[in-house]
Amino acid sequence: MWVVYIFLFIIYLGYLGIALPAATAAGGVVYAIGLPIAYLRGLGRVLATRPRDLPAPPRWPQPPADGDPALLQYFYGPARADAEHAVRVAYRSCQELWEMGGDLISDSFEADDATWFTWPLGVGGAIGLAVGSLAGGLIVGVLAVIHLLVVAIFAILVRVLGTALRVVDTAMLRVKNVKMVCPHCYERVPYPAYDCPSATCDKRHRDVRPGKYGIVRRRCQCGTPMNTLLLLGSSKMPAFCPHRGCEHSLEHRPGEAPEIVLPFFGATGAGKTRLLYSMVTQLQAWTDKGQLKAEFGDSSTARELDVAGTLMRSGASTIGTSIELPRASVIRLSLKKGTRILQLYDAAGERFYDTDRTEELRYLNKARTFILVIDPLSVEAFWLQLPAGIQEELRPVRSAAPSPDLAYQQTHQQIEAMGVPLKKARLAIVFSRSDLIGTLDGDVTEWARTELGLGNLIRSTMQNFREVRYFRTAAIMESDGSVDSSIAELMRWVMAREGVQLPGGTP
Ligand SMILES: Nc1nc2c(ncn2[C@@H]2O[C@H](COP(=O)(O)OP(=O)(O)OP(=O)(O)O)[C@@H](O)[C@H]2O)c(=O)[nH]1
Ligand SMILES: [Mg+2]
Ligand SMILES: [Zn+2]
Ligand SMILES: [Zn+2]
Repeated sequence: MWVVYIFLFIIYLGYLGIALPAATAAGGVVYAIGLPIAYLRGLGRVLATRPRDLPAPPRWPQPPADGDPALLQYFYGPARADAEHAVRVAYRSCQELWEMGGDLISDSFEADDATWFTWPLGVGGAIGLAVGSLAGGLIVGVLAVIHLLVVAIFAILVRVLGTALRVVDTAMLRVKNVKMVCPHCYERVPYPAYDCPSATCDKRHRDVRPGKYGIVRRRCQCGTPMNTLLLLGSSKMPAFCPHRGCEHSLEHRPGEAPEIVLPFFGATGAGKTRLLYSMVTQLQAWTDKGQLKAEFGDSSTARELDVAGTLMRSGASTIGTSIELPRASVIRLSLKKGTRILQLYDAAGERFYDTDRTEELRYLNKARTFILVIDPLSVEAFWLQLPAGIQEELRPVRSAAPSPDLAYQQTHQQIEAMGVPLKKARLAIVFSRSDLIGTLDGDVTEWARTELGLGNLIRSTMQNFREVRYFRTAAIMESDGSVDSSIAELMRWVMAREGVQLPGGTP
């Protein structure tokens, strides 16, 4: 009988010899492979499939409260949150795997009659679970490090790319000489703000440049994608002034073309507005002839200047400009050699009599060319030497302004106080009403010095500005419907330094 027991015992030992290592191996393989698979599945569920039963992420990065209404770029927070989420989801799956193993192991000791048969499987399985978990955990660790490394590398690359794009965009603006100015608040616009292009969303994005909300594109909170850079076509979206308190619409689509800020100054009734109107009419005449294309840059300019041509044609008088702070008239000038955005600032003459009012004209320090308008009839010395009959005739059109020196000195000081390097600035001094005072053969400067007695003013302008040129203009329409040629001459000089060659004149 004992032979049978010995035989059975040997068989049992044999069974143990096979079952224990086999169960260990099986457990080891299951856990060594199962844990990484659980991790990869977790990653896949979080990053790709996102099934409905996926638990919510433990935390999700919130964009700053004072930031733009856009979603965070993936590598500016969400990627890290996703990695953490994937680890948690994977850990849950691993726990399930362990619980399953644990159940099997404990069952193997509670199999009633069969325990003698199942316990080696349990013990082997437990050893396998331990060893396999160690190996699987190691593999998971390596995978997680690789994942985090990839996330980190992308996060760095994305930041580098964003910075590079910003630099290129800024460089492009500089090369194209694009410096933007708000025609409403006169502030420099480092970059326009943009409204979400979706028709149903009114969210405004203050700074769309590459950064935490996106590199090449960003997504508005409403889901609509937007371009991040002028370089990439953001100028097609409705633009706004980014300065708080202004935020006016910048209808002229800033950012594509250089802007030319052109302030007119001079005493009340000197002829600033009429000069502006005649310049606009001249631009329209060139447009009609197909020599260039001038269009109003925004609706308020169109509203204000639509009358210019009609008024010039009718010969009617312009009316005095209101004392309110002026808004620039914006004209988009397209020429063969590129486009320019003209910002013409026509303030009322009273603005140039005292510091407080001139100070408010903060556009003055954005300009490099200035136009001073003087009514020669307002100069007492000139007026007095006119024959009585002519005085009688011209009295109604003579402006009752103080001497031209006042507006000049006042504005000159203000421009200087605003930090404009006058040695880089140009000044056009325009004597209006040349149609009323007869033609002049000689030099305008000489005439201003001798006949108008403006020697001091001339000396001061020559000393202070890099370039000064004197003009006599007749802001009127000839009988053939063309604007007096003096206007085009002035415009050619003003625009030449801005790299714009206007039609006519000597090339
Ligand atoms: N004939 C003629 N009239 C001119 C000329 N320039 C201006 N005027 C007239 O002079 C008057 C004053 O001209 P404005 O252009 O309105 O003067 P302003 O400098 O804008 O004056 P404020 O807006 O009050 O500062 C108007 O009646 C104009 O029609 C010109 O070259 N020839
Ligand atoms: Mg005016
Ligand atoms: Zn503004
Ligand atoms: Zn939106």
